[in-house]
Amino acid sequence: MVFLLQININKINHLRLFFIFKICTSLLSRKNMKYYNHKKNFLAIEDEDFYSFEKSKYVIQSAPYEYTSSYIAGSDKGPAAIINASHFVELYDEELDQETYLKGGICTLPPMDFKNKVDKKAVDLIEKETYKLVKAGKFPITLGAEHTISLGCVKAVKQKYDDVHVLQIDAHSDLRMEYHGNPYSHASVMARVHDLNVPLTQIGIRAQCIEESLLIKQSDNIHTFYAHQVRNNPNWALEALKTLGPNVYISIDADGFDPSIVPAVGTAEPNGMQWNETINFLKQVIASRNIVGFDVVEIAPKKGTILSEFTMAKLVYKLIGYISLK
Ligand SMILES: [Mn+2]
Repeated sequence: MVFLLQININKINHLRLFFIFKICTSLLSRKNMKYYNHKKNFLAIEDEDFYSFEKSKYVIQSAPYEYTSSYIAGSDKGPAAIINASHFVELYDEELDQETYLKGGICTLPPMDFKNKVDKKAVDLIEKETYKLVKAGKFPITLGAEHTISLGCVKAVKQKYDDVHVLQIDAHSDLRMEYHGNPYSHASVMARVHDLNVPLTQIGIRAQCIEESLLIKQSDNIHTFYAHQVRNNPNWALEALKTLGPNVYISIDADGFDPSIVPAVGTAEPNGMQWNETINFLKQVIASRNIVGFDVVEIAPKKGTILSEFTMAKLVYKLIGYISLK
């Protein structure tokens, strides 16, 4: 009898200890999730009910990783520049007739720390951080520096959505097997995504090497809509839409846009995407597919103009707006 009682008391103690442990770890993890207030958050949102991690559906994280930039450097300053510019974006969206941030809340996290982390280690960190958001049921939005960061994001969302399809807006196809000997180069990021058997739809492409062109022709998993095709085919948006699977991750390289509206990029190319045709297309994508996350990358701020980062901040808010309609 004494022996049995002893067992029961031990059981109760174990249970109690287990629950105390659970409560402590959950409190600790919540405490560890630091986020910015109106001084540094996206849109300068003042009401904590609409920017706290707990209450927000959308979480903006910054990945200021720049290691392989090939032409003009400075993309590591891109995420902060987009957030600063967002303070001048109107909270009211006249097209949607709503203050979008009130429909879900938008949390902004401090930037990731890439100290001593390059290539695979950097991508692993981004995957880990993004997966934390996915696991917490948040919608991950990543502001990048160089395009390499998208690989970590795609790997994270793929853990939940195995059939994820990547929609890439970009001047470059980023399908080189390696660049300057580095398979983790920004110019190879979509080759690494392709390695994961992730289907890919590319829009606005207008600079690539012949090997990339051959890969696109050979692979059934890559659908490329070149800039000249977008210009000459009035049905391009409909045709592109048809290629997409049910779960879509959107990766937007700022240089996909025309340099007349987004000049501050590392590798500018003429004949880029215009604002209206791009957001109209994205609106249709968002309305008809499950969007599992998106990123905006490759802004390299230029002195004397904030046009590029402002346009990207507006794009981020616009996409949240379209997603919030669902
Ligand atoms: Mn690019």
